[in-house]
Amino acid sequence: MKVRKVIIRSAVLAMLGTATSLVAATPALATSHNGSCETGEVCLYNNSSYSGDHDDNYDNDANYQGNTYYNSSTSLNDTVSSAENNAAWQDVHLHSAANYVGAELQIDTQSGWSKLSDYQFDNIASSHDF
Ligand SMILES: [Ca+2]
Ligand SMILES: [Ca+2]
Ligand SMILES: [Ca+2]
Repeated sequence: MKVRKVIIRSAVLAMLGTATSLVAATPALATSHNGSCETGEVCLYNNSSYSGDHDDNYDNDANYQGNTYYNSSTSLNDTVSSAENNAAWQDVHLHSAANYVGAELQIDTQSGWSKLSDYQFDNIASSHDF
């Protein structure tokens, strides 16, 4: 499970009487399922070599069933053929069955497998966790 720490600074604005100084304090966070493989996300592709339909996810996903690739009607379940882990601090594990069980394939931080068929994992993944 990925642990996110969000530091909420108390705004000491009582004496300022304005909130304009808060604008620059918001950190940029990755957005899941927006078609862009951002920092902290695992990115899944329907074809090898990180091509074809793709999906990006910042969180764990216990069950691909019912999920589709970004801007596509193709199901994510049992179709992933390449995957990359764009998280700088945690490995991600693909699992052949839902709820993080079955066969498992690790993807190291900031690494990827361009051809899951090389690891008997083509069109098999049904869940992943960091
Ligand atoms: Ca994204
Ligand atoms: Ca595929
Ligand atoms: Ca499966």
